[in-house]
Amino acid sequence: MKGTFAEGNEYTASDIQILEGLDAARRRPSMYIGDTGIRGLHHLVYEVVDNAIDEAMAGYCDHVIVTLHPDGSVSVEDNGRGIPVDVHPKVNKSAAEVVLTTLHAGGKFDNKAYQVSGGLHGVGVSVVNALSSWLELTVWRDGLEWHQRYSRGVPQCELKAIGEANRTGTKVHFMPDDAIFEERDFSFDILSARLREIAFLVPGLRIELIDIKNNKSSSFKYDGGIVSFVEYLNRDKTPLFKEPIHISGEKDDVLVEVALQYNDSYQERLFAFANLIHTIEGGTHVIGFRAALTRAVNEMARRQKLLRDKDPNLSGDDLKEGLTAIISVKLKEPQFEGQTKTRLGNSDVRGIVDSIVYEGLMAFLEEKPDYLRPIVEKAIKARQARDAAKKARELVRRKSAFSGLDLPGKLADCSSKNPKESELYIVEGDSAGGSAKQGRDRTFQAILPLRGKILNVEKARLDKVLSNAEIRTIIQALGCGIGEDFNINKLRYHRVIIMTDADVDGAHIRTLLLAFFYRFMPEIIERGHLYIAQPPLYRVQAGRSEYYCYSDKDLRNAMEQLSNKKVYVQRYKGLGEMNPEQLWKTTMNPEERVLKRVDIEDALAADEYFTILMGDKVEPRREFIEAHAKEVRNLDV
Ligand code: 0RA
Repeated sequence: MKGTFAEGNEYTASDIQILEGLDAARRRPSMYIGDTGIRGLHHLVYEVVDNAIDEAMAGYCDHVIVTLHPDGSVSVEDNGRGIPVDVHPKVNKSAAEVVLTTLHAGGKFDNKAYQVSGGLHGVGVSVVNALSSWLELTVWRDGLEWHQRYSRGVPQCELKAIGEANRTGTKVHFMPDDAIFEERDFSFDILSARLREIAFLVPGLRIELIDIKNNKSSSFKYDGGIVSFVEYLNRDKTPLFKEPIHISGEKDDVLVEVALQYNDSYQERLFAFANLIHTIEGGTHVIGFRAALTRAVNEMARRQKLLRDKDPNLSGDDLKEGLTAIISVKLKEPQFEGQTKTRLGNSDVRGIVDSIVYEGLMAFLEEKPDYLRPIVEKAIKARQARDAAKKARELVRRKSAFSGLDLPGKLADCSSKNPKESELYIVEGDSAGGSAKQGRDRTFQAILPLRGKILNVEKARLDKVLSNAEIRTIIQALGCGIGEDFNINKLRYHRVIIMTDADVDGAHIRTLLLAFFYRFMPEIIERGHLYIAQPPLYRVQAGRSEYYCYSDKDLRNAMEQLSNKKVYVQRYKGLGEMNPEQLWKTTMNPEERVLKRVDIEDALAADEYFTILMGDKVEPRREFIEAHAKEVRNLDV
């Protein structure tokens, strides 16, 4: 019999090492999965899915099924080769058990060609195992069906063959541990967005997402790959030419694939991937792409006389407007850098992408010259619009230059003029704004109530954004200008705090504000000045004592502690349900409140999900906003 923990055998040195490893993951989960909120929860699924994608990219798997079960567990099933089941004589346990219990043991013994797992997430299925109250592994391999069950990472039995099988593959079914995760509701939309993205990047792979409880499912399979991705992103836009331009090539073991198409909007939507990992901070592949695009368009424009000799070259910025592009590179040893490890650092990739894209574009435009004119005309208009925006910006700047004299009327400023200690609460709605004004400490807390609609920045150019009254009010209150004139040293408050209702509208406004800051004042986020207030979700009253709960986990804990008392639970839907005193106590008092700092990754995610899911749709998708609101609520400081 093999040495397993459950059967009372002696612990070997390697068993103890494994327990210590998994224990480390349980003690400091954020080190491994980023946080224990919604984001970390979804990370668990991606970790398992990444392994299945590796099988797909190696050519062994063409079907993945992700199932959300009614009890809150998730399973990820693939038809790959199956995790190896043979017993490793040295440690006397199956290879599968080693993979599921050893930290960082990706367990891939084969050539590490273009691997996804071990990339960004890279912590391995063992971390999923460690952070699950139970996990059930099924492997179909060698004509048999194998099973093993774990509890918090510890095997409850050895890997056993329980029947015959005429297929191969792996199923990992797990229950996220409620002792670890604050919330355990998987979001169909968040999973959908990432799984769809993967399906675009691995053409031919079918990925299904099934939500049993809500009787919903999606199935993604795109034989057109990233060309389909571009068409999808432009689905409710008006493209400037019929088909996306598609370029691919390989050099020095680096695979490069690019698809692009212009539309008549004003935003750029460029998504770049390295080994399927979304490099949201960009990197050498993006730099190479932009350089090649700019050079090729200018050169062809001059040859075709679309630019006159005396016209200056179109700049990289001119060519951004209305561009939808996907860049996908695959390489052997990707280096991920940057704050969130999502910037590709390999320096040789820049030149490789540049030359492949430049040559590809030149050849394409040579053959289809009529693709060029709309691109050039659009870029020239973009240049003119940027000049106009500059004037509009100057107007706002001039108005706000005399801060104090020309502050917006709605602003209830604080008495301190020291930005370091000053806070600005941007509050949704007049009634909540009123409570905040009464409840605040006016020496250092300023209140700016927002009422009107905030413009969807996705749809507008900077000059249009600047004509939106609410946005102008915010810019004036902050005092630091915008766009090219932005000056962080003039920021009047070092804490800018978004405070919105815990409902769909509040989430929508929060998402819009995040997208606005991300696009037009990213430095405020990068320097850690932007926060989201965390009003309590529940008030629990038991006799004379009251408790405020800020998450479902808080509520569960409170209910457990008060299990034999009579309790009254109030669920807060909006800030308006609290009086000024309660608002101060729960949400604004620095001694008590919970503030979540927004990092650039969160802002990027808000912006991206916004783009991928909503595009031009007028009505935001209720459910997505709700799910995403939770994600944003749970940013880890
Ligand atoms: C180790 C080695 C091999 C495959 C896998 C692990 C593997 C892991 C997971 C996790 C989910 N699905 C998976 N599928 C495969 C290579 C197998 C071989 O060489 O036959």
